[in-house]
Amino acid sequence: MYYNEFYMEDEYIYFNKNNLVLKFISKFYRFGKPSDINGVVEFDKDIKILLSDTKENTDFDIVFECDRNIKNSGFKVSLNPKDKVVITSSDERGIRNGYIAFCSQIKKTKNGIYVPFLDIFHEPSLKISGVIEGFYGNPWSLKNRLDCINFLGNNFLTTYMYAPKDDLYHRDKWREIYPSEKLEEFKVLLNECNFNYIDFYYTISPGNDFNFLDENDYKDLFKKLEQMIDIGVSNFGILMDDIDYKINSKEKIKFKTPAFAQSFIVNKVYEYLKEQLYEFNLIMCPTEYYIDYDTPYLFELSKKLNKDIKLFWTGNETLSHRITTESFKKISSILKHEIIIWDNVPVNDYEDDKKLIFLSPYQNRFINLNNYCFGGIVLNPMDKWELSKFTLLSFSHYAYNTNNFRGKKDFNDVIKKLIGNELADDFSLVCKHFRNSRVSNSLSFEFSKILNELDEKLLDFELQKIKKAISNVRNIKNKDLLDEINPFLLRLENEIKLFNLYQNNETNKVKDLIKVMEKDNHKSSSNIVIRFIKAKLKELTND
Ligand code: LTM
Repeated sequence: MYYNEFYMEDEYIYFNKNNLVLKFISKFYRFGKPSDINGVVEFDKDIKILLSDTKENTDFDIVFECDRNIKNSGFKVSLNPKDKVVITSSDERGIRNGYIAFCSQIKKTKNGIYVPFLDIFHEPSLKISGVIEGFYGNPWSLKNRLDCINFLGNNFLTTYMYAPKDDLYHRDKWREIYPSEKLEEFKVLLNECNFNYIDFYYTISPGNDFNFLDENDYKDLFKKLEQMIDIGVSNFGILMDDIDYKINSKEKIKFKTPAFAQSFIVNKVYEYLKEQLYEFNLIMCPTEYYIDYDTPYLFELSKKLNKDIKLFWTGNETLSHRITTESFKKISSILKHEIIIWDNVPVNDYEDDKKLIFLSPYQNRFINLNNYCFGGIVLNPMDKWELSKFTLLSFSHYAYNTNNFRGKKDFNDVIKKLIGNELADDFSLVCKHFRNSRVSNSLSFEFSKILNELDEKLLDFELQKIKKAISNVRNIKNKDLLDEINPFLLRLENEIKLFNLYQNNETNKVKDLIKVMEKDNHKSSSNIVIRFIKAKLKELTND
């Protein structure tokens, strides 16, 4: 992670022992304890923090203090190991972030601990950053969600939004309240969010059959929200994406336009939440969420929707190839509400993307966000949680420090962090075959070169490397990740087999196997062997 300000690198005091004992001084809460801030006590087992009245010898003091001017759960850490470390923030999440920053500067060796002198000041670039579980297909399991929330917390992200299209209670059966066992799961999720300082959003998508003129539909919607309020949810979303927004002739008499009808529900939800909660957030996903030009719908929505309600936008496409500052400026002037970007990466639920996985860095998103009505970014992941971590971790670097973000260049560090140093190079070879073809070219420069120049020798060389890499990758210890990636490793192995047949001039077998492989449910986005062979065969027939 890169900090905005970081002074005094490489100046340390050496403690000839294996743990530190610190004395706690709270200027954050009166009668405060280290355990007031979640995750601090358990973060590093080699650091013990005692209360200020301790009689034990301590190495130096640790002070938590407040500065209301620090934004986005940022922090200051000022560390003088002869005296004290002071961690300052405006909220608990910031103190926790500062504590993690402090711990991560300490170096441990076999014989002792090196504690640096330093001053850090850092404010993350994004106010809201995280995940919207908003894809079509099998929703994540509770285990996945808990792991995701933990992951978000550990990587300085802020938000988890619940919006799985195929949770029946979220969309098709939106009128029905959750049965008790489902509600229990939400309680568990909320607990995990609270512990990790992750803001939980419950979203609902009633638009498909909502009757704008029926009071009972409003009551049913409020009842559903009440169920969530009762367990402690205070952030909500009303999603109108992917619905037909036409209104019938009776509705037209009252509302005239779909945008007015939709604003009417969402404003009503806003009023309802205001009666129930002193503090809450409400976001709406409009039906036209994927453009950056004006329309009658967006014009009307921007006028009628309460100004405190935020709006989702996916960029100038549903699966945006790039999201630019210019495009954001345009939509900002059209919507006139705070915008949260619902970024459809690395999701793979669209058409043939279902047969792919996307293992790419966060890429092609604009950098300069200041001075616009910009709330933050949430990523829509794949149904495969373990494999979604790669883009998400890369995104966490963007959210933490946009100015220093180097997505592609730092992707190897992302891989190292997720699967360890030893297998990182092999894994990154595998990733080359699963680039996000929605966001970037599905071929790396080397692969493009192979295809343009029909360089068989180079392809052979690449395939030898990948063959070895696949067998190494199978040693990854994370079994869930292996289960998710294995069908795609098998696919790559099949591609290698196909290439061998081609090299042995077994043309008929090659043609048959290509037919079978084209029907496969697991594919690589490079698809380099089939592309190569087809080009070669074409070249031969042309001759
Ligand atoms: O993107 C939005 C706002 N809605 C849906 C998502 O639920 C879906 O996952 C993505 C990708 O296919 N496309 C959508 O339109």
